[in-house]
Amino acid sequence: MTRVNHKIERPTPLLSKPVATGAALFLQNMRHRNNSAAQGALRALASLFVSIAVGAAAQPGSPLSSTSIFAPATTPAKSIFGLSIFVLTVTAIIFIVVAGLLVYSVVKFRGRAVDSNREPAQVYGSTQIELAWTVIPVLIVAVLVLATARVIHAIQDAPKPAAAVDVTVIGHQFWWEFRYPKLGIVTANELHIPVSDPAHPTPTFLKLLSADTDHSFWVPELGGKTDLIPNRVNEMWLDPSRPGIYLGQCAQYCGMQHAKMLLRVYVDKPQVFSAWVSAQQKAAAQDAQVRRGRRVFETTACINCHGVIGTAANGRFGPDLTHLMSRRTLASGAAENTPANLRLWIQNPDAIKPGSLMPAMKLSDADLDAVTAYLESLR
Ligand code: HEC
Ligand SMILES: [Cu+2]
Repeated sequence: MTRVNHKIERPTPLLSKPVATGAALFLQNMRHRNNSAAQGALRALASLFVSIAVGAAAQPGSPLSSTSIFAPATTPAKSIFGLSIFVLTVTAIIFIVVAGLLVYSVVKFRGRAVDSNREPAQVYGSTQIELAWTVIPVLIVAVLVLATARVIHAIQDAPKPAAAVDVTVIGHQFWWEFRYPKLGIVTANELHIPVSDPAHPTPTFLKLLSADTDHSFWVPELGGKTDLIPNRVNEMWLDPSRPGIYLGQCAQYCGMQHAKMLLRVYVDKPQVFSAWVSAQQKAAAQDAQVRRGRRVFETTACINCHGVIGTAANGRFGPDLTHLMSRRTLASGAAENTPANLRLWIQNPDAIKPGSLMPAMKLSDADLDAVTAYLESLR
């Protein structure tokens, strides 16, 4: 597909356009009093499903993925997708057969004016029919169970090649921490992983943990949801076959700013990924021009919550800031990482993300400018 392109960049849309349009249509129709409410709702629902279904083809030329579950891009996502189409087909056939028989009986045996008032003959017990409607459903359920078990086994027990990348994902209220233990990298909110060539697979294996409450890692094109649960380790793996930026979202209500806990996965070509890795492995930049801002940062509570490798800052409550400027968004996709947004964020996080767990530090304007300039030097 040609819509994957690294050069152009747009701010994060929460939903893909067609889904948003479907939802807008739904609301619009709900307000439309001329239609009967049921008619309007039905039409809106139909358009919502169509929008979601064609979501994959949306946004031509955009580097951002859709958030469609109908455009799987990894082996696990593809097998889950195949299974759901199979289950949907089987259940659709059952629906058509049952609804067809029902409609047929209702029409054929409806009350007629010529009918006598006597009750029709009552038939009890037919071993053949009862066997049929017990055995057939049992067989269907068995087939569905086996098909599901096969997919679960294929995904959960997949062998891990030596070239696999390991990432520990830690859910926080309301941001994502990404640690690469083998590579010595700590970053936040924007996950970088290599594209996986089926001939030489380089899948990424995620260990999912939580620092506080339940979260759920969900990037629809890369796979199903997996929860991040305190005191438990969950796992999933991704082997995306095409590069691009894949959008996702925390999918388990985790508190006030759950809706602004967005996810971005950059699937990089091998050279781009290794360049990113070596840039992230460097210690923080030391720029003499921003000495004042660095002093403000290091003498304020900032360092209790944030880490900057190579300085006194080693807090872990908030995102690591060593390479803050390598990220295109702030606060888990809540805003674009521009100088103005960064300054506003430090001045008053609530202006961007009300209820975020970073306090407004009440810095003077001069200190605010200095700290912003310092953070901007952290490339
Ligand atoms: C009490 C802990 C705490 C203190 C103190 C604190 N922060 Fe934060 N900070 C956080 C948390 C938590 C987040 C993540 C917020 C979110 O996304 O919901 C955050 C996010 C940020 C971000 C965005 C990072 C990213 O990658 O999106 C920046 C920049 C930042 N803080 C700078 C600062 C500066 C500068 C100071 C000092 C003036 C400071 N913080 C003080 C907890 C803190
Ligand atoms: Cu969450």
